[in-house]
Amino acid sequence: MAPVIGYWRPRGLLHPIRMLLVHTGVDFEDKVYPETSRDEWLKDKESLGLPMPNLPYYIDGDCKLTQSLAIIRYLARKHGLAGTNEEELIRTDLVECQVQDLRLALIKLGYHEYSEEAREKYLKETLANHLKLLSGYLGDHPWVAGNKMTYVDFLLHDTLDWHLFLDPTCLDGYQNLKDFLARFESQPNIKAFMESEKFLKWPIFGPMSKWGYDDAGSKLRFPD
Ligand SMILES: N[C@@H](CCC(=O)N[C@@H](CS)C(=O)NCC(=O)O)C(=O)O
Repeated sequence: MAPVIGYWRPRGLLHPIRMLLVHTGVDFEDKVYPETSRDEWLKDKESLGLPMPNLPYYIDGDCKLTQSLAIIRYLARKHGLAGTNEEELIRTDLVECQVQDLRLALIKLGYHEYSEEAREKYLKETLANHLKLLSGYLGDHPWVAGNKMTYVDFLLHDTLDWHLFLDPTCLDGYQNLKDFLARFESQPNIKAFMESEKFLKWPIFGPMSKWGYDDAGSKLRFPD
């Protein structure tokens, strides 16, 4: 039986995991819980045999995982998308943590603080600082680890893509990050998936988010 990934409908924390599976060509099933009600998820929550029940989850026979980073690290080891030497491991660990800080910053802005003023401040201070660091560290390398694509590229891609919804011009001045996005999106399975009807561009966050559900902030990159 194909592995199952379970999550709410929005991209949220699941997206990099789904894209990694797509890239590897593994068959998988999406179990989508409607984000408008917790009932369906609560029915499954204690009955799936997850040691730490949460969303997203990944179930493949006896392998039952939650925690988005634990899932993607597991899949990276399984599919040859983890660092393989100390230099690659240091680079991927460092960027994974930096990207996680940036993801959490946008989650905080989106869910708790969103206003036009907060957005402006976030773009000028928080995001500008992170992009400078990430762009500088990536340098001329094609991938975060150096020459090898790893799971952290999926996290970085997703996080940069989130921010293009917040400000479609935010990567202007960071040509290596733009090239990185293009490189990632031109991987054959990823490209085909992104062009298919299965690919969900939006929404990124759930309906409790202030960003995306009540004003024009949601419509910056993909107006529909
Ligand atoms: N650190 C966890 C956070 C998981 C989390 O907060 N999941 C939210 C959606 S983003 C949820 O609705 N979980 C289901 C629940 O709490 O029952 C991860 O990275 O997977």
